[in-house]
Amino acid sequence: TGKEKWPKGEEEVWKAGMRGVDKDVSDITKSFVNHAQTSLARQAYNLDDFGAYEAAALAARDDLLVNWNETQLNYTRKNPKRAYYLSLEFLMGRTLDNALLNLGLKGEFEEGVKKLGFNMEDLLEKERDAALGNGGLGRLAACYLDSSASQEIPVWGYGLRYQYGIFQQLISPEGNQLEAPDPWLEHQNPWELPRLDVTYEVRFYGHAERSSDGSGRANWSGGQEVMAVAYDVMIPGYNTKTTNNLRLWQSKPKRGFDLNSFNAGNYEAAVESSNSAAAITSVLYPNDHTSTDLANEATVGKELRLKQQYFWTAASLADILRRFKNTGKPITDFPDYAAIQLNDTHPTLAIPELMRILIDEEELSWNQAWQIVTNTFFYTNHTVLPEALEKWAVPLVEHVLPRHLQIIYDINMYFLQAVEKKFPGDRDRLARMSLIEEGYPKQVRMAHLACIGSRKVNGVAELHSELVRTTILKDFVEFEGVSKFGNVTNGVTPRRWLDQCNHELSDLITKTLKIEKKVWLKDLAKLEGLLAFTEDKNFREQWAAIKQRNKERLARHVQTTLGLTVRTDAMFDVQIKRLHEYKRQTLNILGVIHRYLTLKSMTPAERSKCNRKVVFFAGKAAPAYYIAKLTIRLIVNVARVINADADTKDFLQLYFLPDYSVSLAEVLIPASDISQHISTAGTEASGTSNMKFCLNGGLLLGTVDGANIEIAEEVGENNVFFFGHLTPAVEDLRYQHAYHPVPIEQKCPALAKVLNEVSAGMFGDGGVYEPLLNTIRQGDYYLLTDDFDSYIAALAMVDDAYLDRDEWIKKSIRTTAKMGKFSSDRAILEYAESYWNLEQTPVS
Ligand code: CRA
Repeated sequence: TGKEKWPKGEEEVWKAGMRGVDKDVSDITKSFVNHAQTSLARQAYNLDDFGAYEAAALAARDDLLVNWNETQLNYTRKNPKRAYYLSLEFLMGRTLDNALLNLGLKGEFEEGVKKLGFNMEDLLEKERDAALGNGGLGRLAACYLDSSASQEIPVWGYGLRYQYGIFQQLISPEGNQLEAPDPWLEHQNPWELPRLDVTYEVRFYGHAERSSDGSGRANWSGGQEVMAVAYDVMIPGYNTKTTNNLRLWQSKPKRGFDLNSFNAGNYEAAVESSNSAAAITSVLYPNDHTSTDLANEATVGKELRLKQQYFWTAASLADILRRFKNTGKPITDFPDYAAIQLNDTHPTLAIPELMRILIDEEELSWNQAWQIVTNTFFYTNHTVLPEALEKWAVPLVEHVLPRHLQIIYDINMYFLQAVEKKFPGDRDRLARMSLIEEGYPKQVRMAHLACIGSRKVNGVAELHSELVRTTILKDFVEFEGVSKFGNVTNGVTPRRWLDQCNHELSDLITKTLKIEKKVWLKDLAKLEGLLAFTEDKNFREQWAAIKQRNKERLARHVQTTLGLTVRTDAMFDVQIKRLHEYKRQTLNILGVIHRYLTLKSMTPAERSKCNRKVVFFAGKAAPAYYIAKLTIRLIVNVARVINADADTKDFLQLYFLPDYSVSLAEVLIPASDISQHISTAGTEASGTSNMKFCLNGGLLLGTVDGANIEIAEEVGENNVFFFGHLTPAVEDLRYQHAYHPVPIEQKCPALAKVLNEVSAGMFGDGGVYEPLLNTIRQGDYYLLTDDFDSYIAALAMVDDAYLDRDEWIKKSIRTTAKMGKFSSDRAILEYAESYWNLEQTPVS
């Protein structure tokens, strides 16, 4: 507002010392050399590529900081409502290239490092992925941060600063997955700002004493106190000054060590509590969709995960409340200034934690507190798989968080009273809806708590949101009304997933659409303009040539990392995602074997008419997920056999690429002709790699599931390859399997033949695979026997379509052209408008 007084000292002196964002190449080279010299203590004589990456990163970081400072000041001045995205996972990948793209300094940096004797591509390769996530949920969070900043929306991320990210995957010669730690913080991390002054105390254990004054308050004391220390990660928007913040918490002991034990000479006991504090943020849990794995783990493992969740939510809430209190507004206004998004149920403890603060510390009444809570939180569900719905054993919660258990019981009591009032005498309903599941032990149902504590609930694709409404939260829809339960279809950021990973294609699009400064990257619907060029032969040739060069880039990558030679005159077929039975990598590998057997049975003349194909798999298996690991082993051994078969190897090659990561995806996705998204119908909530492949002109082979459905709606069913049973059939098919099983030989002879070859040892000791094969022979929960024939038929349709190369390219262009809907910009704007009620707040 008007002219503000300069806060300290002489304005001119301050301003003369301030740095702006680098503008030209000479600014950049100066900054680079400066950092090499002083931050890194290196010179031209001893600066290697890694050092040069670090110097470039530090120069870029300075630019980010200038914008970050301005953004934070802008928010403080305007005090808009903000949203807080609480996610236990942020799968960021590499940062440097993204930072330069968003700053608009890619060309300048490239030229600058070249003048200093380096090649930018080599430097980018030196950066280690920040892999603080398992898969889709964590990568979605990263895309949403990019979009929030790009769309100038005040969103902060809150997560944990794990010392070790997702494990590194090694594959033994026998094909076994081995896990190694991911010490990603081994070198200094230029992308974070340690905020050693921003700390909060978080309590565990102890006891909670309810006060006798009828106020409902309690006093929680004793136990262990741990410090949370903030590390800030700058999140630059594309082509804007807005640079938001991701705050990651690290745990540390409140006191260095216990002096009493130390003085008594008991040094181990003295450091024990400090070790247990540090352990909280030491490692990311590698289980995806398997809270049953957690349930089977030793109690200690589960306790650490519960402590992670509380540590993170407590520190984040304290920080959010402190920021709110600085504005001087009354606490009852809190929901007007803060929306808190719960990324799945992992941060649900924030609900009882906010109740605790409001009641025990702010001294509000229960009703006032509940009013604030239920206007503040929003809950996104990411899965309907029963085994992935979080539950915590009541005795464990009581031990670790005694006050929170009291509050959960109180919430439950008031809630069930209200249900009873609406549905009198319906005891089954009360049991189904209760926050507490009966059993030994009793368990807290976190999805129920997240649902009733939130203002709105959403799923991540149309079908999935409908399944949330009609299955896992059906009773809640009947009780609270359907308007609380919405859908926001996932999206992906076109900056990373098109411009960065497929620069040539992005340039061709810009040139073709004649759009200045690539503004289409922030308005993805503009891609539709490409439709007009499908009939342009010259454009099609350029399009196809880029796909070909991307295949060659992938082949070079496989050659340098694995020493294997991939042929590039073939169709590239890719399935990359977590290994999980519901995602059915097994269906894919059995399909590959079927293709191999078919090729083997042909004469050379027949074979020569076949489509050449290279199949790629990549993905990690949860360390304790035996069947998933066995699937990897089968893939690796099938690859060993068929890649060595002189009869067929010109027509079919197979690769399992180890240690799947964001960076590997960036090489694989642009090279794909066809990608597979073949989950049992109704099991994959959305999927997001499906969107990335299509954005890069790869076609989709999939089941009628998750976001595949909406992709087909956009691009047209004649541009995707669908197969398999639909969601409504699944329950009945499973019933048939359980009560009227039909032998595979009868039901699906083609599949039976494949299974028999595996059993008989075509790919090494068949006995090893029996447990995997038996999941299909017995029970077949994921319906492979039901979908195998239509899967093989769909693969044949893909082959036929690919033989008409020109038509294929047209399909490819049409697919990219219609992907506008799947930008995470669209998704984040939907959250901002329809959920959080936020406004765009550009830096002025
Ligand atoms: N595994 C779903 O399974 C979805 C992402 C992001 C998942 C995916 O289909 O695309 O979330 N679910 O919404 C999940 O993590 C806890 O549930 C996933 O990443």
